[in-house]
Amino acid sequence: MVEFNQEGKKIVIKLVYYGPALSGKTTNLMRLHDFLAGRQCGELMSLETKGDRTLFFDLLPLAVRLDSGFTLKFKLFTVPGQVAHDATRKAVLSRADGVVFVADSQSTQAVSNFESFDNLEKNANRVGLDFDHMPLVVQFNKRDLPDIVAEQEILNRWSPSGLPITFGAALQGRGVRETFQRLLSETYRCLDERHRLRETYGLEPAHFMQVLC
Ligand SMILES: Nc1nc2c(ncn2[C@@H]2O[C@H](COP(=O)(O)OP(=O)(O)OP(=O)(O)O)[C@@H](O)[C@H]2O)c(=O)[nH]1
Ligand SMILES: [Mg+2]
Repeated sequence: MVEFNQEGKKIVIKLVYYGPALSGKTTNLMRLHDFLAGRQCGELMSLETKGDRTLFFDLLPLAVRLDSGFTLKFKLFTVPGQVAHDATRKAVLSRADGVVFVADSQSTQAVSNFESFDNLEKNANRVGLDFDHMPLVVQFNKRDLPDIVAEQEILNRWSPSGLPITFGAALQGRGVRETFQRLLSETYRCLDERHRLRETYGLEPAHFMQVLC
């Protein structure tokens, strides 16, 4: 849940990377950290990992100080994708302002993508998020691998959802910024509707994008 601190002129926004095990959530944050290192980006904290597997969560803090003196803070989390860690996934998802669902493009992963998306919907409802209206971007990752579902097929399958779809190969850094940018714009739109960011705080979409400059 977005936190406003009028006195300190600060807003804190929580964004969560969700998806099945090994789809590339942690890799997305690692590449964002590489792109933004030394600027508005803090250290990437990984809490409890075993090999490639996240057991608790990763956290990447980003912040940008605007000319107006306002500070925008973004806390980017990943959930552990392994089925067994559902309680942790629920806890990490709680109070999220926006979500990237990282799907694995490999044909063999269609069922686990579906199950994880279903799990996202259930957990969102459990923690009181409005699943149908929350900012949500779906990234199909691992486009560099053979035996992946064709882009057009993915677009056809997902078009009824109306959700923004992006394609990436996070390991090579492809699509990582684009996905995050899309999430920022969806999140701005939603928070502006609910909290009148423009009128009350003078915040424009371009201010959110400054975190990527
Ligand atoms: N070929 C390829 N491999 C990728 C890509 N993205 C991630 N990987 C690899 O997939 C494995 C899992 O990536 P992670 O980022 O750790 O996956 P995760 O979604 O955080 O997994 P959990 O923490 O278990 O939920 C690692 O070996 C990554 O290097 C990609 O775009 N292409
Ligand atoms: Mg991980």
